[in-house]
Amino acid sequence: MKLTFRWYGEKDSIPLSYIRQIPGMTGVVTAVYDVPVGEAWSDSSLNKLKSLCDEQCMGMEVIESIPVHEDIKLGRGKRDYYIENYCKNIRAVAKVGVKCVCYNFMPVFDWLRTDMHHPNADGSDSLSYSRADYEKVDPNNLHLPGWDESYTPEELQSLLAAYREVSHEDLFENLVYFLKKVIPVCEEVGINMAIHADDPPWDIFGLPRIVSTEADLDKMFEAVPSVRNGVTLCAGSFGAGRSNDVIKMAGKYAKQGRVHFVHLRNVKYTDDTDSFCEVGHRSADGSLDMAGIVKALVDNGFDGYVRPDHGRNIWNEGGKPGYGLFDRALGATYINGLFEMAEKVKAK
Ligand SMILES: [Mn+2]
Repeated sequence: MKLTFRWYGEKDSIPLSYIRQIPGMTGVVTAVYDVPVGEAWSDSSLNKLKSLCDEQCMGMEVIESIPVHEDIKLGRGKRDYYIENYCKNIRAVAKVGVKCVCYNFMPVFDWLRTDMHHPNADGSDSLSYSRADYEKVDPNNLHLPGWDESYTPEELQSLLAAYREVSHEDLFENLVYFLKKVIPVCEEVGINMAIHADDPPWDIFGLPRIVSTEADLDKMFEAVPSVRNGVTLCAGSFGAGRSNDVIKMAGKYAKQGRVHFVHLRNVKYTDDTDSFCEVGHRSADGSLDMAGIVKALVDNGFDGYVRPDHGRNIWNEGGKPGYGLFDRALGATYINGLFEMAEKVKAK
């Protein structure tokens, strides 16, 4: 297991010099943030990131993410242009030593919560999703926590309208079209593509989602069988779907060599619909068996990248919700413990 930590580049309030002091930390998961989605990343931006990481002896082997332009997901006329840029980016990141690219194929919103500061009993706060609050959102006048700066209301309405014509099958075909062009480049330059689970794993606001279940992954891997075509096993995202057996999925896809990246976080189911709250990483704090997930990965030969996913906001840290230093560092030490135990038990 190679332990990593998400880092938003120089604008991140958490310095690399702090990240490197977390026990077992091998590197960061980052991206180029200075160009619009769909455009080519410059070698100079990548080289800058790489040299900052080098200075702190931190690896930079995972990119999260190279975002996929909506025209690719919609199958619009300009998709070939954007796919060509995507392939250029794959080649560019490979040149600076990147081994794994996390991406997602969710239309418009690549995550959804209804509260960014859900108060917890211990005085911390965390991200949460409530079905009752979701149902109160007016799809014709969408304002979602954490999203108001990403789209103008007009852009949003025109995107939502465009997706009304796109079925699950259309979206899947557009994913396969994309992968059939990108995966051969990955094979050539030694990059693993790791699609992130839908977050949460069901359709929202009528937008189709196609990476929500084991059946979805099977279908995707069958269509593009190369093992370069893999998954970011996000425990909290798949795990928010109560019919997903995350332990089974972890073991099955690790065995296939398709788990290229793992996000570990726990969620707690908070009512009998599909509401959930993000909690500390420990199994006892939420609804997922984190030790079971790690054991399934290790027992099936997983040796890829792992990062603690969202943490709670604790010790008055503030900052980007889910991406503070403190609770993710606590999560990292817990993850170290789970892997140490699973690997020692396996070696016996
Ligand atoms: Mn995740």
